[in-house]
Amino acid sequence: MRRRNSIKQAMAMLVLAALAGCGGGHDRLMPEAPELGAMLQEDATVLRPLQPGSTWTYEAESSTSPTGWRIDVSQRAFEDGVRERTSANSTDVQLAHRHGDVVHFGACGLLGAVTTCDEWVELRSPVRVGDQIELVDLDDSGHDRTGDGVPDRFEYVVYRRVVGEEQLSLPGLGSVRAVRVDTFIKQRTTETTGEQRLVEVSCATWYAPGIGIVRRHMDMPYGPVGTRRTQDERLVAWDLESAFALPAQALRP
Ligand SMILES: [Ca+2]
Repeated sequence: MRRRNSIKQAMAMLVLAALAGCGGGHDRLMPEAPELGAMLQEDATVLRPLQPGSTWTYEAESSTSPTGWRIDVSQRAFEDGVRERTSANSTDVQLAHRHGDVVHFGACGLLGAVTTCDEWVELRSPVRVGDQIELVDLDDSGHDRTGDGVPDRFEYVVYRRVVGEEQLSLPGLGSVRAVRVDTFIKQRTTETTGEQRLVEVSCATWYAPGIGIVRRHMDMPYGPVGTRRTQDERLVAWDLESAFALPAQALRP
């Protein structure tokens, strides 16, 4: 029995070594950034106004809820940026414009996934098709995360990618041209046996110049393995305070 265990351990070490050897290239969970394409906005901050006193109202619906609901978002002044409150989760996030970037401060609780980053970029200037912002890229081997007594490989990535410009039709607002940015959260566990478990969450966000977020569409695991839940949020009204409520920030040279 002991001999069998040591063989099992040796095999485990071998597989781990092989996995570690695959570090660079195709095996990474974080995809290679695509070629940069057309510039959609020189200044990303116009896509995400931060103006104390402003409010946005969204109509939300999900594949698992028989009725829709309303989400209210409001901003108030905080330091040199804003604190933004969303009625759906009633937690505040701190945001600021920094040299043309839209930056979040505080632990990034992206779609409920808690990660180690405490400052992250939502949008950066210039906004170009294919621009990939990598927020978390964790690759950890040697810990047993699945509780079977054998170390496994655990990868966790969060990244955002500028998709392009799309024409949206929104309730009460008519047709609006918006920049789409997709966020991906992926978690992959690879056992020494080669068995893998992948959990993926994605969120498409559309930003309209001078308005902010006009639509979000999320896709995430739900309940039994293999079941998904989608949620869609569309802007129905907004009230922007003066465009000069915050000091203008220079773009990065
Ligand atoms: Ca394990």
